[in-house]
Order: sequence, then C-alpha cells, then structure tokens
Amino acid sequence: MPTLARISISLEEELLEKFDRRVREDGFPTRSEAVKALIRRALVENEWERGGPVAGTVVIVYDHHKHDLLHQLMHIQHDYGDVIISSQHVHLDHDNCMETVTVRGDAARIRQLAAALKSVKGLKQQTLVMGATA
Ligand code: NI
Repeated sequence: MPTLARISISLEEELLEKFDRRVREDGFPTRSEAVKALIRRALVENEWERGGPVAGTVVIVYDHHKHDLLHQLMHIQHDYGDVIISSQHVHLDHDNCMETVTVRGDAARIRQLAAALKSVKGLKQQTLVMGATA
C-alpha cells in the first residue's frame, strides 16, 4: 500500500460547489478520489502533449459498404504498423463496423495516425482514447 500524503487546498466556494456536484454526478465515493482522477488525467494528457512513449486506442465507426473508405482505413493502418499493436473489428449491425485500434509508441506519431484516420471522409466516429504512459 503506498504511503498517502495529505494536502489542503483553498478554492472559491462557488468552484467547490460545482466540483462537489460533479463528484456526486460522476459517482466518486469521495472528493479525494475525484481529485486523484483529475490529477492522473492531467498527467496523462501532459505526457501526450510532450511526446514520448504512450499507449491508447483509436475507436472508429463506419459503414462498410463504402469501399473507398475501407481501403483508405486499411492503407493508413498499414502505414502506421510501427505504433499499432492490434486492431479489433466488430460488426455492429448490417451496415456498421467498429474498429478498436490499440496503439503504443511515440505520442506525436500516434497523434498523426489519429489525424490521418479522422481525415477519411464518411467516418461516423473517430475517438482517440489517451491511456497512461506505456
Ligand atoms: Ni464489419
């Protein structure tokens, strides 16, 4: 069990009220847990901004009847084989497919991949999930 440090912070009452409301809505058991989650997320986002080794996933949803789109997505993924660990394809319904592309490597390179995927016309969704440092 890690040693816990105790800190105290001062903030405007209005900000605290908004934060407490958010803590309740998000289902955090305590303020401390909510603050820890915020700090961790900020640190992860910072890692992704600075570059360096990170891991995450890119989720894309598209209609597989659009053959040109399918080829473009395939092409891009082959070009970024150096940072793609795996990709999982799920047939959502008759028309729609969801792919979860798991990535690991340099943050800047992964951002390039995410941007390349986003640039494909006709995608229904493209979301980059920033994971913790690899
Ligand atoms: Ni499919």
